[in-house]
Amino acid sequence: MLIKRHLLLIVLLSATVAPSCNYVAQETAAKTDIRTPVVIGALLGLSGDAAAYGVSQKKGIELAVREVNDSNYLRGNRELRLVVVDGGSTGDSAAAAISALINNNRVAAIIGPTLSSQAFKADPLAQKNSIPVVAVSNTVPGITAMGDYIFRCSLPESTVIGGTIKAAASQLRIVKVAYLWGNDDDYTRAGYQAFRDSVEKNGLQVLADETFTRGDKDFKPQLKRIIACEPDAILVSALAREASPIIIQARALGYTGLIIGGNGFNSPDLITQAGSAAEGVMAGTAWNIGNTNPRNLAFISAFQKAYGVKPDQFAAQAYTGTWLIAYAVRTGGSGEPGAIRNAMAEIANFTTPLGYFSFDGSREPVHPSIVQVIRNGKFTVFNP
Ligand code: 1QQ
Repeated sequence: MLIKRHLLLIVLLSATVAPSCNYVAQETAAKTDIRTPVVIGALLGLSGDAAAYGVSQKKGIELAVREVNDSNYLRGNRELRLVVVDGGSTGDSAAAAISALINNNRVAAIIGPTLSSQAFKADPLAQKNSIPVVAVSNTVPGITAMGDYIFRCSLPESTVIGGTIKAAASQLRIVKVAYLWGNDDDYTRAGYQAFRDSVEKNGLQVLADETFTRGDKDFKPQLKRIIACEPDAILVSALAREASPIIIQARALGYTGLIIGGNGFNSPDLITQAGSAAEGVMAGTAWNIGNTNPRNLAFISAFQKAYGVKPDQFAAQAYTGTWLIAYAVRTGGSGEPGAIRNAMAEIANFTTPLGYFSFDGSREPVHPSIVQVIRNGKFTVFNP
């Protein structure tokens, strides 16, 4: 890599001192940098359960690609070209979509897929083909362990839920809890496990443990049993589609205690659908709209200008993931998948809307997590 950089420098220097060599210099650059533009694939859940997140992710990615290209961030005549595919909401649909990106579109890097349950089916295909993947919303343990080409910029559920339960226990004096969780999805199962670990760590008492499956609509039987135990908090591990009716039905049954969720709660769809029932709901997050770091303010303003709506956590993470790839292309000086992977592994303290961002040695994200609570129909930072 060092030798390559020196060669490039020599080529560039000789181009400046000896204009007659310009033609040769350009030809050399063109040969060593075959991929112009750099094609990146976005594998997003734009239909089904995952659409509450995927639609917003698409906006964040498209905004970042426009900014990268408009500012000539990659330098020279290199630019990002984006291919967006709908990976649906199942593992099989995501695996089919990632195969198409790899084989038909010959992408140099992939962003997505939206759900962890999809990543476990799709990412091994990218790993096998040595194409780097940046997960922007997968929070289940084991994502980056699928291989050295798999990165994520989404904080794992264990990190985020740990902070949320600690805050609820220490600041709201929560003692007795009940679980309600989806037992047929990788994300909802991992969220449940993260809740259990944090509950044990904080010495909380468990009164009930109830399950549901994806697609369920009536949660009243489970909620009635839970409410009869009088918990201080119901810990819900659900995707937004199930989370909204759970919140509405819990309040309709007269439950006035705390409801705590995980990453699945971070979609504005939850607030739109649950309305006033969502007031006071607590959830851990990787990003909050109230963060005033200048990079975040610039992102929010550009997003609003482009789409006329405010971004959410999923847009912020997807935007960040796209910029991480662009940064890796620029610092690695190449649009080749292997070079992007190597440059990405080196990223430390990159300024993003999520804060200063680094990858650790296992390609996991390092940046602060936040606890938020829904107040007046908005996600606000929990600050009792
Ligand atoms: C996962 C998640 C979901 C809530 C993503 C949208 O965190 O599947 O890992």
